[in-house]
Amino acid sequence: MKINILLIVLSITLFSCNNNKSPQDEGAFPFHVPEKKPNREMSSAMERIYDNYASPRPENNELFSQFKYTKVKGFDYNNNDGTISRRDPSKTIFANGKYYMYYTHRHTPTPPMGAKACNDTIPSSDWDLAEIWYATSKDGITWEEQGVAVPRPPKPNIGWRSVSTPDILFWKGKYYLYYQGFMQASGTRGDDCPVTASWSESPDGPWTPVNKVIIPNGNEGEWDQYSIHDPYPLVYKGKIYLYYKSDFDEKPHKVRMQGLATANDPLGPFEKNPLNPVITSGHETSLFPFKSGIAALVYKDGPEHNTIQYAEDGINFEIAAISELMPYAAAPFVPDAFVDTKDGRGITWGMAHFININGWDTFHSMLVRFDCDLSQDINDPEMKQHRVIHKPDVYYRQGLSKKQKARINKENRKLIDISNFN
Ligand code: AAL
Repeated sequence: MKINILLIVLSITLFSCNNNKSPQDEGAFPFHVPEKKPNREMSSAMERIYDNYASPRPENNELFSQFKYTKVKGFDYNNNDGTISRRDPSKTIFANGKYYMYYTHRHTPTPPMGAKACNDTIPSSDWDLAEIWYATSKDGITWEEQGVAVPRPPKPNIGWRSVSTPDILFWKGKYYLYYQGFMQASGTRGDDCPVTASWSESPDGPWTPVNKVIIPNGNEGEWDQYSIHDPYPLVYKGKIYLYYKSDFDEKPHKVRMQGLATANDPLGPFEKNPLNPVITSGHETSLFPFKSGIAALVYKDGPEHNTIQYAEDGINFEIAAISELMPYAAAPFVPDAFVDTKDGRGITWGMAHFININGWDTFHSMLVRFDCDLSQDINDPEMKQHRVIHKPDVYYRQGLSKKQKARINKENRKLIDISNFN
């Protein structure tokens, strides 16, 4: 009995001694990075790599990836003269034994000329006077353009000025395209539009427009009062989770954030989440089911751009990884987008766009394929390289502007020469 008490006292003393060890006593952080969070006092940065990321090492983090780009075949851009543009692709779907993709297609007599100079045939922006077209492919690299899916409806229907930026949902045997419907040239007040939809029994159409607003603009003074952009539906928790972007607080720079609206029926009513916005950064919407939650590619704009984020509940997103050279308007192939999965497998490729191919005078965009490893089912070490090594010309192309050079020269002239001090 006495021995047991002695042993208990001894172990408690040892335990408390060990726990009361100051960082100095614990010695320096070990050479080999423990995969599991070590039980020691650590800096907030060290705490973060264990608490916020799936692994302290990017290469072991399934939600970390680099992105690789492939030119696709099958699209003509009229010698890039700005009269033909293809952009803002939808998620790719696999149906009838082939891939389908829908996108904004503009074919106008001139490149975009801005809201002041536009008219019934001259576009204000790259997505003005546009239609929604589609293409099919056997391999996701060589595409066959099939033509128009959703034309501009006659005035005064929603989208008479332009229909753009589509995304697709498959629900109970039917296909639904959600897209921006413009009733004025983009840029008149701003890039203002609600979201509307069309449906079809087949991915080849015919598509029947519902000619009503599906995701309405917010009330006056609300973050999404003017623009509902980039509608992006997924099936999650038995409902339609439609994410969208809005541009707001425009001066001096537009703020872009993303919100969520949910519904039990593809044609609504959609209920906007009271916590909106749910993603503080990014631009076009790009999300996919991952494990029991939803992951998002967040690029271009905002304090958390160039991150991959994850929400266990599809609403509260946290940074899960930081990456670079992320695809713009990334529209992944999400095999389990519509099956209400409880264990999202992730993504390995998709379509995206490059904008402003060769300058403002011939402004147009083109479609491109991206590949990555954000999947539970593959492990591609090349996609898990920590960084991209850019050639010097990539940096030099980010050269100083005339105004910046003038500022620097002015500063140089004001320098205090320390050799004058003794
Ligand atoms: C894109 C998308 C929407 C905007 C415009 C065309 O990047 O966010 O579609 O309206 O730009």
